[in-house]
Amino acid sequence: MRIGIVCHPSIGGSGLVATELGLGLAQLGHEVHFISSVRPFKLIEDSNHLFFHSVEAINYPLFSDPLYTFALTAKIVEVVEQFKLDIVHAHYSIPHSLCAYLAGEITEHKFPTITTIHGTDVTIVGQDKPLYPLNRFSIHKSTKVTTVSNYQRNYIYSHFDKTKAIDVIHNFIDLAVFSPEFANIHTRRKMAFDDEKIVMHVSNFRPLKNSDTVIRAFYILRKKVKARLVLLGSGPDIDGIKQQCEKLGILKHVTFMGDVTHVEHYLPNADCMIQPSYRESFSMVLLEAMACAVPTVSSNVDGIPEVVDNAKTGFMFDPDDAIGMAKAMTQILTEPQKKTKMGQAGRQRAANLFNPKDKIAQYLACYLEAIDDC
Ligand code: GMT
Repeated sequence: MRIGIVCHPSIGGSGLVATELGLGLAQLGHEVHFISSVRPFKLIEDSNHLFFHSVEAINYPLFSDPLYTFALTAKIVEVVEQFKLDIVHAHYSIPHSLCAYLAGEITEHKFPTITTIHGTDVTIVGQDKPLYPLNRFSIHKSTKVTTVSNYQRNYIYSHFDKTKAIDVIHNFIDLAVFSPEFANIHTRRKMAFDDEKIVMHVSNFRPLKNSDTVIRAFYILRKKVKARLVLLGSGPDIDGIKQQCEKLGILKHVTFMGDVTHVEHYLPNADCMIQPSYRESFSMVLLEAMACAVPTVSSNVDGIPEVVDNAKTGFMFDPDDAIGMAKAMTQILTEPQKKTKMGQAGRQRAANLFNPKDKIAQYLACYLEAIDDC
């Protein structure tokens, strides 16, 4: 098949999933064309089956902005016609889904479109008044729609009228890349002292990631356990976190790593992962931790209970329950057998339920149905 994948290239779950899917499809011999503003951050491999088409901004003095959606639509038309694509798969509906639809209306070369909803594209950004009707329209016009969790599908069913049947295809993880085998003392020492336990939090540090609970839970934990909080990623809340840590007198126990391209180098060195998000359609970060055999302490919202098996692979709480989370982390960090057992159960669950082979096969089946429907 000749497949176009449209995604956001920046560090984040939707771009990551789109990239891993494209790489997997290319490995199976399909021709995969990524269309994005810059090369997606994980698209480092190259093969004869992989193509990257960058969307160039339209910079004409009359326009006050670079007209990205027009430029993207034009690029989809160009790539579809030049490479005779069989299908275009839009990851994250805004603005990709509408651009793919418009491209289909413009070109003579007919092709079906798939939209994968990742979360904030409908729950937060997509609830924005001016964007809502655009989202509703493009979801309705996609040949097929998929979501990354049952929660997300139900959300769309209850918040959007005129919705067609939606396929749920959970996200997936490569256990050969995310593995406890890659724990490494040198990487560990970049983050913590040898006698400290590592509590890790990976985030784009936006309000919905609830960093306040991360800090409060760590503050309580630190009274009992010699631990270090390692923060991976960057975002608007980072300065506020530094101030909060300073106020609580724990800044010296926190390591700020900033953005890292290879989370898989850092994660296996963690003793526990904390993710108290207010919203999370799936949470790739939790799945990545499970694959690395790291027990998780998280909120219990949205799609998270589809990823975490409570009390087996991790512990779930209401997002603001810092006391509960601190207690759970204390247990994980002070009972090595418990930590090992939970970690192993997490890796096993990742292997059973979220393996790339099955999920890529599900996407391929969805493409074939869309081609039939078109
Ligand atoms: O969580 C974010 O802010 C990033 C966002 C994205 O689009 O990259 O993540 C969403 O998609 C991921 C991949 O499917 C999911 O694992 C995340 O749970 C989802 N985020 C939210 O729903 C808040």
